Amino acid sequence: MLTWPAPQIPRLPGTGEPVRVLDTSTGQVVVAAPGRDARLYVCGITPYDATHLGHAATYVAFDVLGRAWRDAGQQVTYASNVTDVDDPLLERATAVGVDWRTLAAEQTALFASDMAALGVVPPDVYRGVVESVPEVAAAVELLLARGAAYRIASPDGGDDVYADLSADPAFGSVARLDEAAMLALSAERGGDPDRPGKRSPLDPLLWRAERPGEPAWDTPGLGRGRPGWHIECSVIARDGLGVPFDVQGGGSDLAFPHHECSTSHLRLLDAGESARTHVHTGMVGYEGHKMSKSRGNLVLVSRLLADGVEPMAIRLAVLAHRYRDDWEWTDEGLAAAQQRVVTWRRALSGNGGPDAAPVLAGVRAAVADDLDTPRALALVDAWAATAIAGEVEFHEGAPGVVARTIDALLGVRM
Ligand code: 5CA
Ligand code: ZN
Repeated sequence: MLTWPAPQIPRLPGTGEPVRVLDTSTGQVVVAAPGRDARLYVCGITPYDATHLGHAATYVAFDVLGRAWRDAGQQVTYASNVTDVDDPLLERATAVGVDWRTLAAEQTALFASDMAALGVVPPDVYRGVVESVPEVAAAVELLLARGAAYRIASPDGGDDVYADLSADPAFGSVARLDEAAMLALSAERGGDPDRPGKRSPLDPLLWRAERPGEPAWDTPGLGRGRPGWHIECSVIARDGLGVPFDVQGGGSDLAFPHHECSTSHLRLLDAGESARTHVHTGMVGYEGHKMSKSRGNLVLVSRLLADGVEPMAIRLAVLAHRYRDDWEWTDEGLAAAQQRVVTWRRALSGNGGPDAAPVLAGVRAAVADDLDTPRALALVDAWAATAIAGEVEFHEGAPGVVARTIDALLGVRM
């Protein structure tokens, strides 16, 4: 898959501290990547109705994580996928009477231009499901060979394949939910707990045999069909990063069943843990509900941009919230971010200003502290207010240092 142009990241004097994040699987704040290399997998979009503010907030959050790692002197490898064939995409394509490939291509391109506008560093490894079918099929065959998967005859011929979760005693370690919660979420989020013939209601689909009118690919061992959802991310993460990698990321709606299952698949494929740390962003709401394609209460980045909203105002509106909290997108939040752009620009336009060193140190410490971007913004606000008041010792070049700080660490380019 083609990505988008990478933004330049200015170099800052000195080095950031080790980056800590909240790990879903332990509930602890831990150092995200203890070594020199930092390897991150973030689940990509299902390309229809992209890019809403919930998507944008999630990708901006992990972008800040990557920036914090780079500032700490780490070598970052970022992998992501595009779910360019899956039930919801096919349903939408049918509903609007467009070929699913056309819909996916259009929305993937729109996502790329939105990410570029928001200053998100592109993935180093970016793979669609369609281009990963042979690798996914091979993984499913391996799970079958290891006795960790089984077949159920499809009503239209061929076999669907399911993972046998009883083969994985560690299943449940990511989201740490009880059985009832897992069953409810599985039904809500793409699972099929009531499918007859399954050994256990939670067993997830690995491979779907061809159905009339649905896309399918030939495979040597599984016949014609297409990949299930979770195994796609297992395989793309494994092949793109190697296992174990450092952080598996996405919105909190992916913790169960998606990350639970993709982690379980990798455990059974490679007999070890896949991601050392699982990080989840809170859900962005709008008009009282989680912003979601299925509900349709969307604020699209492309719509705001078309209305003349500056991309950096959108980015600042997102950064004003802690990534792990649920929050609500509002017009007032956007207006406050637009005001912030005006104020910061004014403060940054001078030749000098208050000492920038404490801003650099403070923003650095805030992002390393579980991506505390609201605290980082407050520090810059305070500096800008003092700069505009003009009643302090004048430090030549301070605005340049602050501009490079917010650019490198927060991705905010004025
Ligand atoms: N393609 C799959 C992942 S493999 C998928 O979930 N795609 S998505 O387009 O539905 O979502 C893309 C990313 O945006 C996911 O990480 C998801 O958790 C996140 N996301 C979706 N809605 C919201 C929301 N309202 N707030 C925050 N993040 C969201
Ligand atoms: Zn995924």
